[in-house]
Amino acid sequence: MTNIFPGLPLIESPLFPKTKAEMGLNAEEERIANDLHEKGYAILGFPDHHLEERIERIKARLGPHYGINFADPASDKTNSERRIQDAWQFDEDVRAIAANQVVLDLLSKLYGRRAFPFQTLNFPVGTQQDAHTDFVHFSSLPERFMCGVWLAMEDISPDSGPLFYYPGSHRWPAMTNALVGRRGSDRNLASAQDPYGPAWRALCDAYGAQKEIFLPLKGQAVIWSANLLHGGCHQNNPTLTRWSQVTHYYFDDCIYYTPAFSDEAVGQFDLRNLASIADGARRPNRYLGENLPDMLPEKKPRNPNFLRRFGKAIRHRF
Ligand SMILES: O=C(O)CCC(=O)C(=O)O
Ligand SMILES: [Fe+2]
Repeated sequence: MTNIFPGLPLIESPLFPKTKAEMGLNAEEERIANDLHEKGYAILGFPDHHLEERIERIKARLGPHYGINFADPASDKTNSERRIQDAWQFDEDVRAIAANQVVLDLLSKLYGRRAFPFQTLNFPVGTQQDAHTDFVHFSSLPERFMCGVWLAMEDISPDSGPLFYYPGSHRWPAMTNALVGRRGSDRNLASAQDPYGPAWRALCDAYGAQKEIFLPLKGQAVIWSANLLHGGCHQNNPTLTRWSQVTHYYFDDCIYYTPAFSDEAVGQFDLRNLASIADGARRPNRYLGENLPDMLPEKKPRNPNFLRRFGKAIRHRF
């Protein structure tokens, strides 16, 4: 298949309606591809025959780390740690969910580049996070080669602070510092997404956006696009849990960076130094098939032009 726009994920391309016939999709994959193209998210049953056992083992192993009294149905589940980042490093089931081969193959087909998981988050309760896009944390060059997969590890109650999203918002302008008139060097933030809140609210107003709430059953998952506006609802009932795992994916042969701490126009890129959760191997920042020089200070860049253009590598943790 000749791809006129290799710099766009296949499902985000304006040519998708024409090219999808050549993507080799079965009926279920085509439904997912259409949903991602139209709405910026797609819901699916998580493809893992051992999911039930994995979920129970994850709850048993991670549970004690949160400092929550899960045994008492009346206890407040919200007044302690809400998430564990990168539990895949010590939990084989978290890693297996993140590196699920069917999901990796599906994402690779939908985007037109090989997907790799680079971060996991495990939540026992809702995040109650304001609406945001993952784009401001995890962007790529070319843009949009990033997505999230959110897996329900129990049936999700409307009072547990469920996930929400704005269908179609993946097509709205992507937030950059240039767009909102701030400097990426301003790192004095409680959250990297805070500076864009007013702009997202203004876009919701302008587009008359309608929030959708995700109330999945255990084992259902949603894939969201890098620029889909999403967040966590207020948790009405603090005694409830909302067990979930989010895995964030990037795609091969891109530059990976954090727009919130970058000023692209003046060559300041807050680059990420990533490895794949699936094979443990580094995924160097690459542009058009060429590695960017290794940015570790003791190593000399191979091509000084790249360093000038792409600035210094500072690892930022989400
Ligand atoms: O689970 C949630 O409430 C939101 C998680 C989220 O936004 C993310 O992991 O990117
Ligand atoms: Fe997010």
